[in-house]
Amino acid sequence: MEYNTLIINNIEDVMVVTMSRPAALNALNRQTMRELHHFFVESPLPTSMKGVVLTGAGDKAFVAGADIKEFLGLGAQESSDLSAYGHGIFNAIENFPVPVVAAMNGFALGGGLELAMACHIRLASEKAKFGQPEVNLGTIPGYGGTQRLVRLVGLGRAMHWLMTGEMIDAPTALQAGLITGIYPGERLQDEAIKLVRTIAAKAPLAIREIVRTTLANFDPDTDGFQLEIERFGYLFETADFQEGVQAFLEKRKADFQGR
Ligand code: CO8
Repeated sequence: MEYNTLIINNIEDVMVVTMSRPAALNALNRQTMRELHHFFVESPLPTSMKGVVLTGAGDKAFVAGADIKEFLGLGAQESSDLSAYGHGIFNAIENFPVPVVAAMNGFALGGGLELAMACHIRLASEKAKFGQPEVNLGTIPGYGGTQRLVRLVGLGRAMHWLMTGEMIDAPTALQAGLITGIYPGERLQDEAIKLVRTIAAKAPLAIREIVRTTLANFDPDTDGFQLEIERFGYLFETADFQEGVQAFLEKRKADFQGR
């Protein structure tokens, strides 16, 4: 697929995906959603790629939400279908087997914050602003925001920010646990890439199982404790676990192969 609204850059072993519609503050239009679907749902990640960084073009916005101009004329069924399509993509991001880090370089509003909340980890620039302003338009988040915001910051703060639609700044987001790091804008992307590489140096199968078992906490159909017991046992028979223990005993750095 030819990407028109995403820029994909392979920085050695890390894929940097940049939402790029700067004139609309990188708002997610249907084309961007199709391209995100292609990237995260339809295309297997090359094995040489250790993780993904998501960011926004320019220095003003990560993503300022879904494209409001495309809302005009939508009825209940069509808007629910678009919401469900987005849920599918964001679920795929959340379950991605390698780390996905959001580098939030400016406004992260509405669908933009929802996209970032589907990533495993969020870092932000000093001037980033976050919010779910859908209430100002007379609606609610439609890409998982009512669910993921509560998980990340708790019911009280989620209700407050969803009901007021207010924007919060980076220090507030850090304190609330919405993001885990703040960097000057010019360093943000490099820090996100560095974080992916730090994680990539760990055992890949353990990372995959961390994603799966941790998310089970939020799946009403899965007993997360039971899944942890099973996956813990499974990892004991992997070559990487043998290597990790051996390396510890021999006081050297482990060389994990993902086996
Ligand atoms: N959609 C479309 N265009 C946008 C969006 C957007 N979300 N945000 C900004 N733009 C455009 C503006 O219209 C403007 O375009 P133009 O120059 O052609 O008028 C350009 O980007 C620059 O924006 P501003 O001039 O407004 O820049 P400011 O610095 O004055 O303000 C703000 C920046 C505060 C970010 C402001 O642009 C704003 O409030 N944007 C809207 C934010 C918002 O409400 N986002 C939530 C949208 S709803 C949503 O995301 C729901 C997701 C679920 C969808 C489910 C299925 C469809």
